[in-house]
Amino acid sequence: LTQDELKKIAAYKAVEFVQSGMVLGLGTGSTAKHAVDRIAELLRHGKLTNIVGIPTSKKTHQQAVSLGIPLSDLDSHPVVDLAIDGADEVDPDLNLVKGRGGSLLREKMIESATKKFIVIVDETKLVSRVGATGAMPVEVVPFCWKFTQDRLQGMFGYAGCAAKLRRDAGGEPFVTDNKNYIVDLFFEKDIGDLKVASDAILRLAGVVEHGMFLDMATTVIVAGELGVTIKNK
Ligand code: DER
Repeated sequence: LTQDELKKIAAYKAVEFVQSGMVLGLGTGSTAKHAVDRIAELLRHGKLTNIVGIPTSKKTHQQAVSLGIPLSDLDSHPVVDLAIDGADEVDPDLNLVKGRGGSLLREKMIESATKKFIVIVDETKLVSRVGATGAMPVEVVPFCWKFTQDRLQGMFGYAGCAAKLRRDAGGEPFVTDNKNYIVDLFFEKDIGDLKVASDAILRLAGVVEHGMFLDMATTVIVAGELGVTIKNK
């Protein structure tokens, strides 16, 4: 099975938990894309009715519009029944790294407001520690981003941190849906207590939000070569 086939299997399994009448958080990324496609398919065939989608990015908003999924936002629906989204990393405690696609702020807003948060991954996303496979993204304001980046790097010096402004193909700073920048943190070693790390990052005035989703996932669906595993918090 290819990685994308595994992503699709995890996504379809998650959509089995969707019930008619739900307000749904629609995730962002190549795995969540399959879930959004599947929800639209079930709506089209009348298998699901009366669904309202809350998209976690402009990209997912566009996908859902093109598929005819009715959409709204957190202002109109401050409580979400179920959110389905991918992740870049899942640790043994079901803590997540998200945001390598640049959508962490809206994802975290919506997934903090949901009753049930199902994470869908292929087995390559399972890690022993945060940062094992790549960046832990931090959304920062553009004003004096270098100051913020240097403060972040210094804060995690003990873990061999390298902080890098995310840039687009043209070398310009990547700009999020919220008109902010992303500083990617690369940790050579375990950063230790994640809650302490999270609080330290959020204390920096130039930081908007970071990509560690701690104690937020209620269920993680993992699709692997040997089958699908469902991990509950
Ligand atoms: O950017 C994000 O948070 C995405 O959900 C990411 O974490 C997963 O993207 P993928 O499904 O394309 O790997």
